[in-house]
Amino acid sequence: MTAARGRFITLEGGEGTGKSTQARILAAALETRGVKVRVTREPGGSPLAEKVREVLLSGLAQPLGPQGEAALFAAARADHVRETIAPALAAGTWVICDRFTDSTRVYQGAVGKADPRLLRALDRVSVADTVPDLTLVLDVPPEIGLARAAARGKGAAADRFEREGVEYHAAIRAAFLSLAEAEPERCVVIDAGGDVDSVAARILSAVTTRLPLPAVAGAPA
Ligand code: T5A
Repeated sequence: MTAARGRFITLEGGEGTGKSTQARILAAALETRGVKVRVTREPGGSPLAEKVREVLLSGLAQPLGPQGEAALFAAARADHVRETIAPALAAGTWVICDRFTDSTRVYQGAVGKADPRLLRALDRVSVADTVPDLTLVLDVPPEIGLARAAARGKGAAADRFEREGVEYHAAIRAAFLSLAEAEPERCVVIDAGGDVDSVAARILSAVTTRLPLPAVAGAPA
């Protein structure tokens, strides 16, 4: 018997909103409920895409402009989908991905002004039908997110995107909110302010409301 396709959940939002932290916590919560989970991230998530990540976050590709960077993000994404995400979903594993194509729409599209026709064409090639079942948009004011990211990376150099100013990150936040408003059937905005546990509770509630969990004997409801 073939396994039912797994569910595909993406976490989106600005820097330091807590996506990586919450991806791990959500995975653990789902696993205690009997769900097999794979956590992954973008850019990256497959050996080749992790190499492209280094190029993108170092700023080496910045002279290519938002369209060139979008093409690189999409190339990495195509490999990530083919090598990691699609096989896991096909095996019935749920995939939690820290950033996905909405990040390209926001960073390179809404804010970078890359041609939306180009982004749609890149999506057709890199994402095709591997569309998220649920996208959680983690939302905090950029000052808070950047302070969290800086506190975590003490001593390490900021990456190419973290080096942008607060106004840039305010535009990123607004673009994520407007994207979520435009696609309410797929997206839920999560207030990511407050402590880690409170945010985790909001996320678990959104996930279990939107996506029925497979019934597993003995698992907590
Ligand atoms: N990008 C990416 C594009 O431009 N286009 C694309 O298509 C894609 C896919 C990726 C960069 O690439 C850009 C966007 C990004 O700029 P990244 O390093 O993966 O680079 O960047 P982020 O995803 O932003 O990663 P961050 O680590 O900065 O943010 P997270 O994952 O949201 O935050 P997290 O969980 O690492 O937490 C940061 C710190 O805050 C603490 C954590 O312990 C950690 O120290 N924290 C909290 N502190 C207090 N209260 C809470 N509720 C907290 N939650 C977490």
